[in-house]
Amino acid sequence: MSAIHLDKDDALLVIDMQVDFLPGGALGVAAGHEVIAPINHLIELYREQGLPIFASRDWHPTNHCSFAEQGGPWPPHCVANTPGAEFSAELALPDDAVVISKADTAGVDAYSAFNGTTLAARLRARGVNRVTVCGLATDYCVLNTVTDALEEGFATIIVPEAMRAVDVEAGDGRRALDRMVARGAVPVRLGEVGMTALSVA
Ligand code: VGL
Ligand code: ZN
Repeated sequence: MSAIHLDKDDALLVIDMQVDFLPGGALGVAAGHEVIAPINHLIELYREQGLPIFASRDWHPTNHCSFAEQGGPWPPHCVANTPGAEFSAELALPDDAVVISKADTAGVDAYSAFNGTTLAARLRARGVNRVTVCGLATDYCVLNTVTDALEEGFATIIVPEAMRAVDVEAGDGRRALDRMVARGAVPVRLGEVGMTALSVA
């Protein structure tokens, strides 16, 4: 792992920090709540530098194809405009965070925050060249967002301490991290992000 110094073309991507993905939620990720404090720390670092923060959310219709009743793999979760789809109340998202809703069409699933959204265009419009990705879940939405970010040409940093996996099969999270790194994502420790004061214009 290597230290990174935030610059003016950096942005933070916070993936699916929603009530249903936290312990007690409809699709609760084990120890998912442990990433809230690390992510709040990242949010503070990017905010201090005036850097953009994007927050994705799973935003499903009631009859979404990923739900078991429709033959999908998951229990119903993150149904748009329900309490389970809200961001965790403990997440310190700034008011100007850009919210990206995804997988909001009944017939199409979208794990990646880039899939069917305006995220890439909005990042480019803000002059972003590098993204730092954190959130839930490592082996689904984080993995797919990271591989799409790299394919879209964004340099991509990942913070393993600020993500957790569903781990349907033991080791899925570990394998997802390996895949992200194999594709070119750069893993950093929380304490290595924004270590020095930077010249953000
Ligand atoms: C996710 C399973 C189903 C995720 C979303 O955010 O990783 N996982 N829908
Ligand atoms: Zn989903």
